[in-house]
Amino acid sequence: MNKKRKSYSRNANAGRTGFKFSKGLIITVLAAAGIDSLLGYAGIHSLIPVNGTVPVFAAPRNSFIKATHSQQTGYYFLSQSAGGVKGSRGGSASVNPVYYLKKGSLESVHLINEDYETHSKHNFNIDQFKVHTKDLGYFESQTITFIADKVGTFEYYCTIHPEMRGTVTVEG
Ligand SMILES: [Cu+2]
Repeated sequence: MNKKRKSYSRNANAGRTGFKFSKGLIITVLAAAGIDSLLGYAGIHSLIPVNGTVPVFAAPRNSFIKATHSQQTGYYFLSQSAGGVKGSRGGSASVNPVYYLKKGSLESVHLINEDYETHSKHNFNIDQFKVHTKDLGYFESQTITFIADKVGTFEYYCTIHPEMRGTVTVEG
């Protein structure tokens, strides 16, 4: 394992303007540094996003997504909003939701297969951010953390079911 410690990176905020560089982030950085000294390198390593090379010390924004099936809709993704997921306004669940992200934000996608009707496998991908889950069986889950480091509208999809797709829009 690479012992070389890299100091904290501002990559996650590279696209942000100054006013977004809030006290909250700095406090988060200090807190993460404290946790790091307790947990050691493994604790840090887990904060490296899939499309990054250095650890990022910030709390990710969480998006919870179910992969499921119903007779009427077929296969689909369902957002599990706890209020933090834009694109499913009002905290309700939505089918193949549209996600709106801010450039530079650290995002954790939590996918769970809850396809109790067909027990098919499912996966979740966003090519541009190197997000690729495994093929998850019924009730398996996986979390992937990435940085929304490109502006534009990108597709997320399941390779097994072409109808399971939606978009992620990253705004600068
Ligand atoms: Cu699928």
